[in-house]
Amino acid sequence: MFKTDLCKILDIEYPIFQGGMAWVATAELAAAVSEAGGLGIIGAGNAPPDVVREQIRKARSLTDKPFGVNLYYMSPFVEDIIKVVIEEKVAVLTTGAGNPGKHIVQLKEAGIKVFPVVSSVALAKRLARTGVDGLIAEGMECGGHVGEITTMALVPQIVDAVDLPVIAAGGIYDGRGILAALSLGAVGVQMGTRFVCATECVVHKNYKEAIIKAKDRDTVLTGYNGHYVRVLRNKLTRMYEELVSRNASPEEFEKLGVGRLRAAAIDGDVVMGSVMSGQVAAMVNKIQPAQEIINELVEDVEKQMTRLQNLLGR
Ligand code: TUI
Repeated sequence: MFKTDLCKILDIEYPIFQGGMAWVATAELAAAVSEAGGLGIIGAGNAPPDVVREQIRKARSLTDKPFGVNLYYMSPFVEDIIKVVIEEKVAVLTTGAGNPGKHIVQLKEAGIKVFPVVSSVALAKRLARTGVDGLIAEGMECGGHVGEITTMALVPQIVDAVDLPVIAAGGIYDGRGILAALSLGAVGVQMGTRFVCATECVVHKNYKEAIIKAKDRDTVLTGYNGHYVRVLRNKLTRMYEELVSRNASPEEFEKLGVGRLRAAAIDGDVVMGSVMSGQVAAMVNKIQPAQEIINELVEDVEKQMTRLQNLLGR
């Protein structure tokens, strides 16, 4: 049986988090992943607090198992969403795209387990002093907002820097990826891209098909000002590259970027939308229920573990 300390801490069967992707990770997906034994996470993104509350209640109606919410720190509703997750007694909060330090005491007092996403050792060390329950070390292979360090290099550095459970994210698709993460010292993994193609994920079918079609070199980094976003290459990214080549103003970048994730995820505009995806898109080749994804992952971990044990002649 595939278990780590993280399973005990969170009362989950398998140490597998589903990334809390804005516009993509709704109550339906989160509940399905939690039902399957992982930790489903609702992506709050830029959604207003009443929508997040509704999503939490919907997930609760679909599963009795623990699930989480991801708070996106560039949202205009950060303070209100903190209140909602406390009022609704959500089991786990993950955070992204910002430093949640000032909210940790309040969240811990409310009994919420907090797992911030970090992409650098410096922020990991700072947050370790605030009483967080663990850290999600996210490498630049992942989709969406990314840091600058790969999972392979980042995870062991964070494991060495803090005395906390570390969850690896970015570039993980199957049992091989999970075992690699555990080898680096992680006690769990977070996966986004593969769960986008779960049957229960409500994202537009064009989005799922774009991921399924993608090959190894089909994601690109876009962004400016040191903030990079990994997406599938399309007309939008070519227009973005044109802005870069003529040194366009921040306003022009802003204008090109606004509303693009919604366009891709909800309207299915995979030409001019921002189709955020990790580098593992090339390995995703079908739509399947979350339960089947988790079952395959667990079986593959066991199979790959046996292969590794055989290397030692056992
Ligand atoms: O959050 C992410 N990835 C995301 S969020 C997102 S949502 C969105 N994007 C565009 C339009 C509308 C919605 C898409 N992808 N990953 C977690 C993550 N957080 N990776 C790195 C960080 C991070 C970066 C800097 C965490 C903290 C941080 O702190 C800076 C500081 O304040 O020290």
